Amino acid sequence: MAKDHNHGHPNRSRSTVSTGGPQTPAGFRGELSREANTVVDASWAGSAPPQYGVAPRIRIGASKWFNLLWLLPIGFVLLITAVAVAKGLRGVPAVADFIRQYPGRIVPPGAEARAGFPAWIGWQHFFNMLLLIPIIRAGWAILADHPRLYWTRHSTPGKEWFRMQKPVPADPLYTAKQDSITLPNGVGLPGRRHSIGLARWWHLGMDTLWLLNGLIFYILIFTTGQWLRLVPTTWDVIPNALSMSIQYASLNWPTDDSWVAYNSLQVMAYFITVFIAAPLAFITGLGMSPALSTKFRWISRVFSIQVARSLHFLVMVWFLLFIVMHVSLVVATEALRNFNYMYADRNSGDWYGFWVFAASLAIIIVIWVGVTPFTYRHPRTVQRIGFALIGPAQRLFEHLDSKPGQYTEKDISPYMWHNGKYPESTEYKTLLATGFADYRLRVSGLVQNPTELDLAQLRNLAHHEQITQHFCIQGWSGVAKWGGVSMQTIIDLVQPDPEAKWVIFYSFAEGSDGGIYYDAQPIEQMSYHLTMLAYDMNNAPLSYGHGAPLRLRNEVQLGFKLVKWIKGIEFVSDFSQVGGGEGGYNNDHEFFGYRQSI
Ligand SMILES: Nc1nc2c(c(=O)[nH]1)N[C@H]1C(S)=C(S)[C@@H](COP(=O)(O)O)O[C@H]1N2
Ligand SMILES: [Mo]
Repeated sequence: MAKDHNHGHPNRSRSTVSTGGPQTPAGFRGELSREANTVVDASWAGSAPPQYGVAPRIRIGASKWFNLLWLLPIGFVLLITAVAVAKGLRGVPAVADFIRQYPGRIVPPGAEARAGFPAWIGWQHFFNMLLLIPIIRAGWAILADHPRLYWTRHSTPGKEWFRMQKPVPADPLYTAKQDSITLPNGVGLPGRRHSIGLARWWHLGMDTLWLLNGLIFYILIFTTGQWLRLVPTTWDVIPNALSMSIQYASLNWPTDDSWVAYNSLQVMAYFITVFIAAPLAFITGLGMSPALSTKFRWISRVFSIQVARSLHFLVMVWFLLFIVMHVSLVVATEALRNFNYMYADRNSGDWYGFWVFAASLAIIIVIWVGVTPFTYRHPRTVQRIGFALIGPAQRLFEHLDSKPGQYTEKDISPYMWHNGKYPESTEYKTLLATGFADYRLRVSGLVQNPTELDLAQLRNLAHHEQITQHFCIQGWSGVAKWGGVSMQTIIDLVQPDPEAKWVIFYSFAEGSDGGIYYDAQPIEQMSYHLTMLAYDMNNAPLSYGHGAPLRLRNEVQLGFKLVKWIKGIEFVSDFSQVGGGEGGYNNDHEFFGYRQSI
């Protein structure tokens, strides 16, 4: 590839640098791909071929793996056994007495007066269902991007408790991107290998609406007294729930009267779902944020990103089990009456509610089938709408400037995943072979003093060290000690102009679709305590794989923004003229976002 290095020379007049548009590429911008993808087609994400991983399995002991597909036959046998045992139990006089004493349903005071299901409950139930489907499907796509779960912040291969991928190969430069898997059409949203950027817009965007729906639900149930349906108010709910379990399992069910009050097993299931699982989904979701985890160290010391991610997964499993049981029982117990309750506020056994339900189901099926193709055809739209929904929260958490000192040497991870596309240019290979003797970091753009620094000069600047945790968007994490120069030192040196609002970091390496890798960072964050250029990692010069000779650390952000193999830094007023104009390589090509504090 022909490269004109003079374009990157800081002595060029500043006006050319700052006004460089598509026709007059300034500095390193000429090496960027101007393209921003508009569709997700065969060539997307570097044409990564599909890869399906393995059936989900969990680790037993040090290195035995239990294939979760076995739960299907085992669950079936357990179910049959439970039915047989329950039937036997009901013949035991003491059990029959117990069931008579605790028939299964407690009618709270005033329930008769509140009987029925107001229309708002029906609507919220519908929106809840509508939103949970993309949330769960996109959640699976996010999991598929790093198909392993851990209990510690060290994402050490072989130490995961769950995986749906083969063991990590021995290749020390194996990347997390290579590890990502495809989900079958109609399962993941969108499901293609490494489509996490789009999956996250769906997941986080719909989460925002789901939380809003939940908030309205909380407010309404507590202002109308409907909460008494869902919250147990006496310990008798426990023996009653046990009694109901025996009755259900024996397949000899009492006729329920949900119009007035739920039975105790329903109360327990709804209570756990509404007041434990849903808030836990929210809290564990936030537990994965780099900005929050780094700031609230007293929480994240124990409740690490990996504990949060694993619990987030288990909450999803609870929701799935709940949905399966709930739907089965709705259909198996006076289905028409149940449909009338929730979809028509009618205490009747006619077909009316069923048809309303059928219409809502038709909408959901159309959406289910349509969302993945829509996402591939209009990924930019998904990115924009997703950012409109979750962007305000992402912007808010970017203000969390954390102090160093969260971790000590003994927290350093034994294994740090590699990620991204390694540099292949002769320019870089020559520098690497000669120990970066001719390396120059070029700092240019809207600054008073454009500067070139070689490695010796960089090492002579005030030394900055931090032991911090890396959060990859794909879900893995690791703690490392970084040594180098604080970005504040560079700022002091080059003196940015007041118009400089964004700082572009350019890499020697190309991105997966051609053109060099780059990323834009807000200038305020360059003065944060934990924003630095690292030339050392864990007390040794940065390795080739981790970004030699220089990489960015900004601990408010996810890993993909932390450019490795840096060759240049440019201060600009805005990034719309840089590359594809979205604020970073992954944003141009894989629809990531430029504010990634969550
Ligand atoms: N130049 C360049 N920098 C990059 C990437 C890349 O592909 N190219 N990948 C990013 C991603 S996605 C992550 S998670 C981190 C990984 O850093 P590590 O390989 O040192 O762990 O580097 C980031 N920096
Ligand atoms: Mo990443």
